[in-house]
Amino acid sequence: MKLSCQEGLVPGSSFAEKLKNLEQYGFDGVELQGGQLSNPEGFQERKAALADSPVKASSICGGNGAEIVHPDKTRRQKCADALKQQLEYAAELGAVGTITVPIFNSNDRVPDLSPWKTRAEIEQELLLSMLRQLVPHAEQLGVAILLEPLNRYESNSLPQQKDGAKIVRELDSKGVRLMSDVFHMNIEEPNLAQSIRDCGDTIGHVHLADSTRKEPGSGSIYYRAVFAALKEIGFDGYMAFECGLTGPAEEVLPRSVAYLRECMTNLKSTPDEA
Ligand code: LER
Ligand code: MN
Repeated sequence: MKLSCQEGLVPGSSFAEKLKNLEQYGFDGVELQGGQLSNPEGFQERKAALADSPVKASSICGGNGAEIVHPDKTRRQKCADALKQQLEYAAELGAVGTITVPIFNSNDRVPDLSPWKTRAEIEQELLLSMLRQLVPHAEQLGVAILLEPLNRYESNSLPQQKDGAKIVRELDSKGVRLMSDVFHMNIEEPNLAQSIRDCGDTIGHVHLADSTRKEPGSGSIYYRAVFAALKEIGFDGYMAFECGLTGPAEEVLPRSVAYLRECMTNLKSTPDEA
């Protein structure tokens, strides 16, 4: 299990400086901002700095529009095209893949056409058809679309891990994996460790935060059990910080890394385990 961090959380006046800081804080990887990669200078700056650093590109997040099931055909195709491009960036930079959610605030945007089809049915079928276009490309490149369930306040699409896992299993390809965000899970899953075990065959990437979406260690999520479940399923991918910080990054990030590494070496299933 490797720790990564979204580039926007890290201090540094250049990307190379951010990588130096991440290395010093104890991170293995960096999650790249998709929007920075579509600018050729931004891409080249990242590629050159990564070639010179032990910190690896873990993943890409953002910058694709995040509306692959938008009812407007032009908009969903634009998102699919952006994802296709990001898969190529991921392959070139050695990242696992690129993250997408089906759409934010889906109930305001995808129509309910019942009794023919409900909003959820339309969205699910459309998501499958759109991903079918992308998955062979991802497979060929050896990377993946990382499909992220979001909590109910951000989207109605895939609130729980099992909803995302169902799509991943139906597509039956290494070109699509589940992206499990512990913050969203803490709102939607009755038991974080159990949902990890239940979806273990599909998880390809993880987002880390604590219960109030600040850095791990600042809230009430029981990380020893989360890591115990991830170990049990044999997860060896990246887990990227996507959170706010309770203090200056240079103090908070290394402290949180140390806290997580300690949790990883002292796994427990429940807080009151002897
Ligand atoms: C949004 O809440 C989120 O978790 C992001 O990872 C979406 O890409
Ligand atoms: Mn996330």
